[in-house]
Amino acid sequence: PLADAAPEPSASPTWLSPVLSRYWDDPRSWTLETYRRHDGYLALDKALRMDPDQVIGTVKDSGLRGRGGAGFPTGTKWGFIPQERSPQSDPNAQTKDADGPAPKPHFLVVNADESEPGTCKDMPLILATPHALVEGVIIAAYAIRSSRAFIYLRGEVVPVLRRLQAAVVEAYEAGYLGRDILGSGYDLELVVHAGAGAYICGEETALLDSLEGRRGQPRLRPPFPAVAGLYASPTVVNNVESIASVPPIILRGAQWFRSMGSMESPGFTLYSLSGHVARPGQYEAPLGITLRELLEYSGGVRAGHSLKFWTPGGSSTPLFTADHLDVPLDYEHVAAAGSMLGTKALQIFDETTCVVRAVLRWTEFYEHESCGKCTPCREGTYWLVQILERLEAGDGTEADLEKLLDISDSILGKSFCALGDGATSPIISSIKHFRDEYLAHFELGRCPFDPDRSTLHD
Ligand code: L3W
Ligand code: SF4
Repeated sequence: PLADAAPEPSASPTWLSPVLSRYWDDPRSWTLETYRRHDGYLALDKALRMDPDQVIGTVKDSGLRGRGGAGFPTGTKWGFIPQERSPQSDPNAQTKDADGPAPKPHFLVVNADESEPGTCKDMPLILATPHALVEGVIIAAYAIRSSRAFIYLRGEVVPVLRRLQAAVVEAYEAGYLGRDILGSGYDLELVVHAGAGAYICGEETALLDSLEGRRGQPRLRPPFPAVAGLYASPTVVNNVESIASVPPIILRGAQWFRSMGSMESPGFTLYSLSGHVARPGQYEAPLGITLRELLEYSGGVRAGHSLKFWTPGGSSTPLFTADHLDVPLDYEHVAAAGSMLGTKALQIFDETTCVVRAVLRWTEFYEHESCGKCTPCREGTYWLVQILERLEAGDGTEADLEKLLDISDSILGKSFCALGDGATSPIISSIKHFRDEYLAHFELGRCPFDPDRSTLHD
C-alpha cells in the first residue's frame, strides 16, 4: 500500500453491494462454519434438486460472462458439453461396449493460475472464502454432468494452496464432496493441482497440457476444450471468479443478477486496484462502474499527484489515460474506447511514472513468459525488449519507434495464442498516447524522469 493513512470515505456509495466479498473481513471467513453462517451450501442444496439443464438455463439467463479475461458467456460454454451422463470410471479408460465407444467423461477445470500483471482477485477470493469456490465447483460440475473436477492453482502461492486444500477436506468431511452428495445420488471427486508457475499455464489449453503432466504449451483451437479438452474429453475451463459467482446466482436467481450491470454485461465483479492509488485492493462493484467512481471510493490517486495512465484489464490490454476516467468498465464500453476489460486489473500510474520504463518492464515479463512455441512471439518479444532498453536509456532513434510498431504488427494476430497479442498492447497504445515521451528520451539522451540514470540497469 502506498498511502495507508488515506481517510476512509464518509459514506458508502450507492453502487456498493458486495456479494463475493461481503464477509471477507469476518474473523476466520475461510472456515466452513463461517461460510454456512452466510448461507453457504444452500445454493448447492437447491441446485441438486434441479435438473442439470435447469442449472445451465439459470446461468445462461443470468448472462454471467467469464471473469478470466475474455468474457465468454458461462452458461453458453456449459451448454456446449454433450448432455449425456459422464461415466464415473477412470478418465483414461476409453472402453467400448456393444454399441460402440463409451461416452467420454466430462471434466470441470477451474483456472486458478492467476498471473496477468496487476490481477489480484482470484487469490484473495480463495484466501478469504475458499468454500465459495468449492460450492461453485460442485454446482458447475453437477450441471455439466461431470464426476471429476480439478482446480489448477498457481503453485507459488502456498498459503492459498493450503487454505484451499483445507476447505476441500472440510467439504469432503461434511458430505459436500465424494459419493452421494447430500443424499442426491450425485458423486464428485475434486482435485487441487498446484502448477509450477508459468504465465502461459493460464491459457486454457496450456493449462490442460500441464494438468496432463506435459510441458504447458497452448494447443491449436478448435477443437475447443468443450469438445476435446482434458484427456481429449469434453471439458469446461472457467475462471475462479466465474465459478464463485454461480452459488449466489442459483440462490437468488438470474433476474437478481441481471438487476446489476448492463444488458450485455450483467452482474457484479471484482476489480483489482493497484499502483499509485491511496487504498489499493479488491473492489466489488456492478459492471459498468467507472474508474472515476472507483477512485473516489478508494481515496483517489496518491496525495499530491495526478493520473497519467492505467490499464483497464491488466497489462495485456491497451493503456488508457485520464481521458478515459468516465468509460463504463464493462466489456462493450471498454472495447468501444479501444481496449479490453480483460481481468479488470486497474493498474494506476501517476505523472511521476516513465511510460517507456513501465512498458519495458511489462515487455520483459512477456519475453520471459513466452513459451517459445511460435516464432513471432518467441523472437518478437526478445527484439521488443532490446529496442525498448535502448530507447529507455536514451540511446534510441525515431526509427526505433517504427521498428517497435513493425515488430508488434508481426506478432499481433500472427501468434499462436493470446500471449503474443497481449505483449503488443502496452507498446502500441503507449506510442499512440505518449509518442512525445518516447521522443524526449532520445532527444535528451536519457530518461527525462531520472536525470541521474543514463542506462536502465545502472
Ligand atoms: C467452444 C467455441 N468454446 C470460445 C471458449 C474458449 C474459452 C473462452 C474464451 O483468452 C483473454 C486473452 C488474454 N466453442 C468457443 C469456445 N470458446 N469460442 O470461450 O475464449 P477466447 O479465445 O475468447 O479467450 P481466451 O483464450 O480464454 C483470455 C486476456 O484474457 N487476459 C489474460 C488473462 C490471464 C489470466 C491468467 O493469468 N490466468 O487470466 C487479460 O486481459 O489476453 O485475450 O474458454 O474455450 N466456438
Ligand atoms: Fe507460446 Fe507466445 Fe506463441 Fe503463445 S504466442 S504459443 S506464449 S510463443
